[in-house]
Formats: sequence, C-alpha cells, structure tokens
Amino acid sequence: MTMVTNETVNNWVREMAEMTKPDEVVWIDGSDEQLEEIKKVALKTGEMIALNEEKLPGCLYYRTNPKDVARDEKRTLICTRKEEDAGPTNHWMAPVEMYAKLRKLFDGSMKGRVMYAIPFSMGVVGTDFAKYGVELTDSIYVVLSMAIMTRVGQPIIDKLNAGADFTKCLHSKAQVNEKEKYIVHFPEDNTIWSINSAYGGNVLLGKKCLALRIGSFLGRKEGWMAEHMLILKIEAPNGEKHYVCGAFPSACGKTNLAMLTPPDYFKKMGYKIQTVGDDISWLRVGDDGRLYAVNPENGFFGVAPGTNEKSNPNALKTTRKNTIFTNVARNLDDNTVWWEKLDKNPPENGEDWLGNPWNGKTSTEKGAHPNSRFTAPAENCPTIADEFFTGEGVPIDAIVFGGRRAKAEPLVYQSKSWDHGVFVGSAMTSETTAAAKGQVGVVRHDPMAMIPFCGYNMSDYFQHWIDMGKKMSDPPKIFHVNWFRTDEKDEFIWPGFGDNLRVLLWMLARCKGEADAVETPLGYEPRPEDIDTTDLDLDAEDLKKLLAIDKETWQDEIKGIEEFYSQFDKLPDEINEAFDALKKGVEAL
Ligand code: SAT
Ligand code: MN
Repeated sequence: MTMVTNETVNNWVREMAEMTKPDEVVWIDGSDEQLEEIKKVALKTGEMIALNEEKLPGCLYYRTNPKDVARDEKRTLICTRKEEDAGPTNHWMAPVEMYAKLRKLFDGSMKGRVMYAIPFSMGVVGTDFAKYGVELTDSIYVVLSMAIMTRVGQPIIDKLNAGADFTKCLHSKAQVNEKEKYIVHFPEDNTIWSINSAYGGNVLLGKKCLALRIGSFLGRKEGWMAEHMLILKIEAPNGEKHYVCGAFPSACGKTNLAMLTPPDYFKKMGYKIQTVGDDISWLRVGDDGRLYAVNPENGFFGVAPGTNEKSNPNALKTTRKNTIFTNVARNLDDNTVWWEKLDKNPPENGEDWLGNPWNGKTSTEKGAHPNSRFTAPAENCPTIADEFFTGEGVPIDAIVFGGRRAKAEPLVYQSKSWDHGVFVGSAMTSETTAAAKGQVGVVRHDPMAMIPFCGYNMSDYFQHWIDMGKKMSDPPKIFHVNWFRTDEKDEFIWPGFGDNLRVLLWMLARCKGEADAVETPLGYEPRPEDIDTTDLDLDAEDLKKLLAIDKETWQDEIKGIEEFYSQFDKLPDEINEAFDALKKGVEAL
C-alpha cells in the first residue's frame, strides 16, 4: 500500500487519534487479504458470526444493541454556524458547543482498540460525480460494511495524495451508550462525527450522512443534487432505454422497485428491467440540458423482512454471498438466516434477533427485527445495469415521488410542469415505518423523502430544486405514485411489486406524448383504460377507486400541507402558486 502523503489528511488523522487514543491506527487498503484478516478478528471476539460457508459463502451475521436498530433522528444534528442555515426541519446546535460536547465523549473512546482509517469514494473513482471521504472507526462491522457499500482502498489514497477534497468522518464506540448517541454533521467543515451507535444509517458515514446530508449541502453550493432516490432502467422491446428515478421514504419499497421483475406478459413482450441504484442518486445537468444520475453507493443496505422469492427474487439472490446480515433471525441447525416472510419454513431451532432461543413454528414473537437489514455488494445483483459500473450518469426521463398512504393519494398522477412537480415533492406525505426510531404508521410530511436527510434549510432546498429546473432544457417529467391505497377492508387494492411496471409504462408513454390523461386538481391522471391490466386480477372499478380524489379528504390534506409549510418563512413563489392552484381545484371538485 502506498502511504498517505497528503499532510492535511495525516494531520487530521493524528489529531483524531490523539483525542480518541486507540492502541493503533490501521489504514484500509481495500485488499481481500487485509479484509479477511480483520474479519478473523471479529469472528474471534464473537463480534460477528460466520454463516454456513456452503449455503451463504462469505456471509456474516451481526447484531446491534436492541435499542440501536434504526436511524435516530432526534440524535442526528446539522451544525451550521447559523441556526437558520440548518432550517426548521433539522436538529441544530452551534458547532463550537457541539464540538466541545463531542470531544469529551470521544476523549479516549478508542482506548484498547484499533482505529481503522477507511479511504472511500462515493461514486466511481475519477468520475465527475465522485466524492471522497475517510472514515475513522473502531468498529470492524463498520469497516466490513463500508467495504461493501462504498469503494475503498488504494485508488482513493491516490486521489487524496493528489490533493482531492475529502469528507472527514469519525465514528466510535459501537453499541455502548444509548443516552450519549450522536450523529452530527458539520457541513461547513465537511465533517461528520458519530458516536455510540452501530446501526447502519448512523455509522456507515458514506451513506445517509455523506451521500445525502453533506451531499445535499455540497450539491446546493456546487449546482447539483443529492437525493433519496432509486434509479431504474427500463428497456423496451424495441431496444429503447429509459431511466427513472424514484424518491420514497425509507422502507417504502425502493429496493423492490429498483429490482422489479416484470409480469410474465411484459417479459414475453421483451421488456427488461435493470437496476442502477436502490437508495441514493446524485444528479447533474448534462451539456445536452438533460438530468443525469448516478448511484454513488457500491452495495445495498436493504430491509430484510418481506424480501422473498416472490416479492424480490433479485434482492434475495443478491444476498446469497459476501453479505452481512444485521438483526435477522438465525437458523441454528444449518447456520443460515431467516426473517419474516422469507418463506413458510421458519427455523424451529432458531435464535431471534435478540439472541434468544426462538422456535419460528410456535413463537408469536418476531424472529427478525422489522428494520433488520442485509448489506450486499451491488455486483451480486442479477439485474445490475452496466451503467452502474461506469458511474458516468444515465439520462433521467422521469422522476417519481411516492409515499405510503392508505387513503388520499391516487395510484398515479403526473405534475403539470417541473415547478409544479417540485410542489408535489414538497407536499409529499407518508406513513412512518420501522426504519427510524419512533411510532410506526403515523402520517408525516416528508418532502422528496428527504426530511431526515436534507443537510440544510429545507426552504432553500425547495428553491434549489426550482433553480435546477431552470438549468435544464429537457427536464425529467415528474410523477407521484401511491402503491399502498387500501379498500374498506384495509387491504391493498393495487398488487404492487412487479405490477408497478404497468404504471411505469404509462409514465414513459406520457413522457413520449403517447398516452392520454385527464386533468385533475392534482395533475394529469390516467383513465382506468390507460393502464395495461392484461393478466391482472383487477377490474375497472378497482382502478377507479385507486384513481379517485375525494374532496373532503383533500380539504384535510390541504390543511396538513398548510400546517407543514407554516414553519418555513420563505417558500419559492412557484410552490405558493402551485399550492393556490391546488386549493382552487379541490374547492371546485
Ligand atoms: O438506515 S438507513 O438510513 O441507511 C436506510 C434508510 O433508513 O433509508
Ligand atoms: Mn434510504
């Protein structure tokens, strides 16, 4: 391994080591040999467990503290010098104060342990999109997970030695003190400090912390966007390729949509779906005036429960080797893993996510935590697109916003323009899931699915979206979907999963000006007959229900949006205008 010769990097590492006082500092070179050695240490201490080498080669099992199983938004802060720059939707503290508080917690925090220095890249090294970081951590779980989720090692050291900017990431003390847990961003210093957690979203600092919170801050400054979006490639039977980005809150099916299996009818016609990304998109305007997206990650950190041969066979195949499973159940007979809805054959001789003996056939308790996860290399995915590996960006035809709503939101509608689409994104709502600490199933506003991830004032973020629209001569069309509408019996009406392709195809036809629509107060909606329901057990009545807009429900929605907006003292005029138009349209229903 070439030494790090960039003195800014070395001075910072030295300073962090002086504070955290590890026994030793070890640079990660990204080689299999080194990662194998480090893995052996974690197996020896029992921090991680090796799984069945035949059935799940290279796979590991890991368990976090039971109180540390999801992102913790209350303990996640954006520390800008001015409070208004963090905005009303972020937790904030003055950087001087926060650094002082954290320095005390980090003081000697790595005593008796090794500090691993992980040089990593978000995006393919050397591309226009790539951003570099170094994460210092005393957790082997973090080292091995970062080696899956990001590109690590020598090529990044070369970039650092050539003087590249980098994000300074510090993490320590996985699983120790729940009450002193902090995930703190200092965007003006390009710095992230995280302590007392081991949960992915809080500690794999390239992911939500860098790629979204710091990323969105940098994006605003540098004229690009960092978004909580999947990227899907649809290849039509005539060979035409289309790319769609989709923003959905955590645990609302992004991974499933990104790896969608077309229904047989469409498969036979020749439709192919490929995956470019499942969680994060970085977007830049190309010379041709279109919007280009990359997935800056190198792996998937997906929700395990609910993943099965039917719902997402591609995700399941992706996890069959070199994957880390966190907080799922274990089958002690054959040393494999299990989670709810994996199959109908839970282990009798098992261990639940807490490590207690568990009989899946008789127990009424869940075996896996609802937010248990797999950390799997993107290259394992049977549908991974070639474009993922070049990292040069794919031209986006459509952006889809969506949430989890039992009522109110129709199956799909198209916004009337880019600016109107920005309004639609800003007014997004979803029922909360187990991906973040707190109550599940409560409707909350989550603009662009970014409420937990926007690294600056959200009204400036809306303005940035409006400004980006002005830079494009051919912006993507913006849509809104809701796969989760329920009937009188509280059952989902729309089948979801692979059948979502039917809705995507209507969108693409709209992008090409080849599909009809009716204008409603929300936007343009398909007529029931515009959605291809061949081979689908769904009648026109169901589709009507899925597309219906109820006046009273929407009057309440409007109140909710008004209340949500009231915290912002500056909203772009374009948003206010679109909101006024919605109010008028709903009154006229
Ligand atoms: O925990 S993560 O933030 O990485 C995943 C998610 O909640 O979207
Ligand atoms: Mn996510």
